[in-house]
Amino acid sequence: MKVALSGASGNIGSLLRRELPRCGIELRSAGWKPSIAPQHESEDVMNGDLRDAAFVDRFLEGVDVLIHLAGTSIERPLPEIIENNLIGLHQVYEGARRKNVKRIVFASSNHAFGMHPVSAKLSPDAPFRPDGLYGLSKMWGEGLARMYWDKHGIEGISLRIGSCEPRPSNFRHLSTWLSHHDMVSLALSCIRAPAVGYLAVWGVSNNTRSYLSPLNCAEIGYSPRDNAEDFAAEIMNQPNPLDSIAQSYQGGAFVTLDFTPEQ
Ligand code: 15L
Repeated sequence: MKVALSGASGNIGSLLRRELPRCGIELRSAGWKPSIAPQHESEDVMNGDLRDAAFVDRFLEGVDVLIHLAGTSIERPLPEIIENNLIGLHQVYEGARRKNVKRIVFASSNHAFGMHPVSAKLSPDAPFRPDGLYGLSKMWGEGLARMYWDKHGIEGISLRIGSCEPRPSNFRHLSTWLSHHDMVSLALSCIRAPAVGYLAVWGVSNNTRSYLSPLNCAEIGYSPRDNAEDFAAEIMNQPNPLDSIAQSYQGGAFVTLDFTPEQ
């Protein structure tokens, strides 16, 4: 099985391109700025712009599963978000259609739900409540993933990733952490699961203070190992850097950007 990985030079991309080949995955990684070079004998690397259909066709040739991480991953001005996360993403899905890719694992985000209060426990069918333009673009991505399964038979998994960090480092991470171990295990589950159709799953570790339940991941065989609570004593001794608005909503600091306080 051939797996393509876009956004391979980013934080999660760098982790997956290091670990997936060690688990026997034959990987084709795409980078752009910065460009990347192969790290393993079994890794085949391409550098280019995913908004270019010819590049997308070369990248997806012979690919069974695409893990799509590329795009803008923080809050940015609308033209950049539209260019990368709407138009660019559409280009990739069209390429997947031309090249008969069987499954796309789409990196969605907790920020599509960031305006839910921290007191809420969200099931996978909770309503979207984006905390900004970036979160809004992830709604578009999940919509595309759903539509390409319904209309074109390309299987889709929307991974609503929390905070993928080597270790939790602040109070919010006690609820949102996704450990590196669990991220790799989640990616492997998404690659190896038999027929999934379309599925949205929460990409977090087994955190005691999770905002999310159930994770919807048993269906793909993912069972998170790590729990941010193991770091709670240390974190609770530190000041919480978030202001009161950011502490009230699941999206944390993203919420305070361009926020209109109650009049
Ligand atoms: C995300 O979606 C971002 O890409 C990442 O930079 C973090 O902010 C993460 O969410 C998070 O919420 O911690």
